[in-house]
Amino acid sequence: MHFELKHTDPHSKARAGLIHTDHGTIETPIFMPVGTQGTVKGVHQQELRDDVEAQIILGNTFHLYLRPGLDVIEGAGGLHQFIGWERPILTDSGGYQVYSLATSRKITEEGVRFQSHHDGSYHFFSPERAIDIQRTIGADIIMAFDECTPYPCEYNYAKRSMHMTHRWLKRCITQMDSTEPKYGYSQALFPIVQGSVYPDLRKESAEFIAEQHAVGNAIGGLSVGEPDEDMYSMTDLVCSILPTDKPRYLMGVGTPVNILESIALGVDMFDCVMPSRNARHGMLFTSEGTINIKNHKWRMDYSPLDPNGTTYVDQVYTKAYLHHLIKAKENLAIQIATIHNLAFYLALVKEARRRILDGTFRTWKDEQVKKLGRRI
Ligand code: PRF
Repeated sequence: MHFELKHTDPHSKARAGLIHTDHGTIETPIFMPVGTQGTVKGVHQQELRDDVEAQIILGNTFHLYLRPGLDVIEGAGGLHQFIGWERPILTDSGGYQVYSLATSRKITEEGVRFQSHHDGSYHFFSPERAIDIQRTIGADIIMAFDECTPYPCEYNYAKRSMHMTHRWLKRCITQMDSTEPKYGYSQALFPIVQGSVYPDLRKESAEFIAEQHAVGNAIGGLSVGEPDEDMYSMTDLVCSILPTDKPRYLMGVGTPVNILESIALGVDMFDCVMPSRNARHGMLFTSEGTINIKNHKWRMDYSPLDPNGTTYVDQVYTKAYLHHLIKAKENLAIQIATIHNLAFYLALVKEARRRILDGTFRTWKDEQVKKLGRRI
C-alpha cells in the first residue's frame, strides 16, 4: 500500500491524494462508512458501492471476533469474501470498543481482559492478539492497539496511558513484521496518536508516531466529548508533526462541519457512526442543513428528500413519504435514510477533493460550514 499526495491547497492545509491498496485505489479526503458487524446496517454492498459510492468501509475487530468468530471468517477466506465486498476494508483494533462495550474490563501492561456483552465469557486482547485477529479478518488497513483516554482525563493519567499506547505500538509493529498476510494481498498497520487535550503530550505522541515510518497514521482520543475548539487545535498540532507524505486518519469524526474543518487542517481519512446511526433515528444531513424527518412539519412536504442530493433516494422519495415510513416504523425508512446520509457524506468529501484540486476549497468550505451547521 502507498499514498500518493496529488495536491496541497495553498489557502489551507487541505490535501488531495490517492491511497493505493491491493483492493483498489481510494481518493482522499475520504469518509469510511462503519460496518461494525460486517454490514453497514440496512445497506446492501451493491448500494454501498453504486449509490453511496463508498470506496472503503470499516469493520470492528471486537465485534467480529466475538461474533461470528474468527473460524467463520477464516473459513470464508477472509472478511471481503465473507461479506461480498471487493473494495478495501479497515478494521479498528478492538481496544476502543472493549472500553465502551465490554461488560467489564481490566487494563494492564500486557493487554486488556474483558467480558463479552453477549454471554459473559472472558477474553483477552493484547497488541499481538489484536494484530493476529486483524490479519485473520483480512483487513487492508490494520489499526494499532491503543488506549483511547476518556474526556475529561487527568494529565498524569493521559501521560501514562499515552506511553503505554506507545509501548503497545512497538509490540504491534514487531508482530506485524513477524507475521504474514493470510490471503495473498498486503496489509498495512496504522499507528494512533494519543495524548488527550494536552499540547505537550500530543506533540510527544505525534513525534513518536512519526518516527515509526508507518504507511499511514491515525489521530485517536478526540471527539470523545471535548469542545470542538480543542479537537481542532489538537488535530492542527498533530498534523503539523505527522509526515506529509503519509495519509492521516482522524478516528471517529464527525459532523459534516467537523469533517470540512479537519480536512482544512490536513486530515485525509474519516469514519463515524453518525450518518448511519442518526439515520436510524430520523436525522438527515442535507445540503440545506440537518433535519429531523420525524418532525410534524414534514408531514405534507412533498419536496424531494434532498433536491441537491446525488442518489436516487434523494430524487424519488419525498420528505412526506419518509416521514410516514419512519412514523410507521417501516424498515424501508431506515434504508432510505441511511443511504441518503452516507451518500451525502461521500458526496461532501468528493466535492472537497474537487475543490482542493481546483483551488477553491477554502472559500467553498467557509460557505458550507455556515450552511451545514444549520438545523432546519
Ligand atoms: N482509538 C481507536 N479507535 C477509535 C478511537 C481511538 O482513539 C476513536 C476516538 N474518537 C474512535 N475510534 N482504536
